[in-house]
Amino acid sequence: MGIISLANSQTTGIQEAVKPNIIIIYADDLGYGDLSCYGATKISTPNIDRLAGRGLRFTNAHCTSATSTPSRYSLLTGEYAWRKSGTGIATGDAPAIITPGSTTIATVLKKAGYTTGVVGKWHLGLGPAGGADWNGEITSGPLDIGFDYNFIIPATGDRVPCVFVENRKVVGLDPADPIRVSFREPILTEPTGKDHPELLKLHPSHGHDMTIINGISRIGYMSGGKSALWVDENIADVITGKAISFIEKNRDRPFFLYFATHDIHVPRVPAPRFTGKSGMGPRGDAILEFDWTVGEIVKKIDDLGISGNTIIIVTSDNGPVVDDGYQDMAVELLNGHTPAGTLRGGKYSLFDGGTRVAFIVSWSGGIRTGTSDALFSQIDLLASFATLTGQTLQDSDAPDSFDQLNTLLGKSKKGRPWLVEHSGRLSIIKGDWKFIEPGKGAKILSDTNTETGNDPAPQLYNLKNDLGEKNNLAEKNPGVVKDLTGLLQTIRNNERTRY
Ligand code: NG6
Ligand code: CA
Repeated sequence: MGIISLANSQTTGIQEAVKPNIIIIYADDLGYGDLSCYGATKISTPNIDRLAGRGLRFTNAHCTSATSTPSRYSLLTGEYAWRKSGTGIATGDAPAIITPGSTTIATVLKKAGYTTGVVGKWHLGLGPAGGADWNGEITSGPLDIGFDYNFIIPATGDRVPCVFVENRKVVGLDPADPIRVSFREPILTEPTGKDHPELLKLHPSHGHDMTIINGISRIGYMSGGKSALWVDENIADVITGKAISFIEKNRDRPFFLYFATHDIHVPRVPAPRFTGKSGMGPRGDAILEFDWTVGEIVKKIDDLGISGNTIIIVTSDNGPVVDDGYQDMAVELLNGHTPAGTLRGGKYSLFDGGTRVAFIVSWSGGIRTGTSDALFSQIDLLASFATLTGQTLQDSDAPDSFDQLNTLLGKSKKGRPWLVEHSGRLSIIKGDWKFIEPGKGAKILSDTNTETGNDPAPQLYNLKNDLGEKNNLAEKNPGVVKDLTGLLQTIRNNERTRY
């Protein structure tokens, strides 16, 4: 308990609330080593590098989980996803995972007078138990947890339904051609990648062999909705356009935009203008497309003259994966590039490659620029924004979100006292130590070739001189193992960690 009580608000005394616009650009599967400002040499990301150059670049910032749904859940609610069942990687027909009426970043900022919007990948379920009504009103969505506007990919680019949802409706749906979605039985009228590989322009390497949409077989089965189907090559252009319209429309009032890109998740099918440009195949080209996206948003903010009044955050939902299920030559064309940088593991992993992510904050005039090595978690954005905008949280709100506003703005180097990472099981960082709970499970996922961090023995690494988590010091430091095991147990047993 002693350690947990260190989690008190970072900001003391009376602070005047300011209301800058807030934009979170949330990449999908972008690795710690995928950006040139984080040391990549085989690929160049000039727009993001420029943003980092005028902002604050974190070296020890983390998403909460090594996959999408739980990280997004924690980011929006300020609660560890592993506290709640049903927060694993969501199917395309999952019902809403965040209960309507819950406190989220969007509800907090809305109370502070912001106009709130989400554009891009949702992956947090839609609709009541039983799932969304794709052909009617889609209830229990972003509009029910604090967002004023949404234009979303319901789940992921590789899961059906392959349509956009704007507010409560599928965009461009012809009522005469209703959508059917199934994640259990095949819908026999539609060809699958499994039975008709000759129809594919992009072949799966594992999984992804169900309904074919635009020559790409997906996870899940779908029929109908032909006029509403997205075109993969256009996704970045479409959602960037929607994000920009939202910014333009709300330029004169405080706004919050959660802009979650499809890049660089599979299937990696960027716009033709990026094809072949990275020399690393579609994965590298998708990084260039992501960099372009960030550049467009920053340019719009600059052109509107609101950069002094706008916080822009660029980060990712989890670490990198190279082969995530399609034969897109990502492995073959890697060309010596290391997507996780010097970190071990990646997406799906308890090693730091799973959750230590690029995290850049910019706010002209509002932050101390440079780099920060402070330990920071995306879960803290909610409480930090609450402080920034003068909102008070109830005890039950955002139970694991700490006010780290001063860390976020570069005014403090202190950071969190500890940080939990999650992929099936938990690991924890405290000071220089990183402890991974012992547990069963494959050490390497053969499909994606990921080192998971699973080990029946406890693992303890000293990140200060062993960032690559190679040298297990657990046997030599039983006292540290005991302390961190106990701390994880306390964190788990309590319903909240913010006091
Ligand atoms: C996995 C998919 C993977 C990806 C992941 C979710 C297979 C074989 N693999 O189950 O391709 O979709 O789920 O990624 O289907 S995430 O970034 O949205 O969490
Ligand atoms: Ca992801």
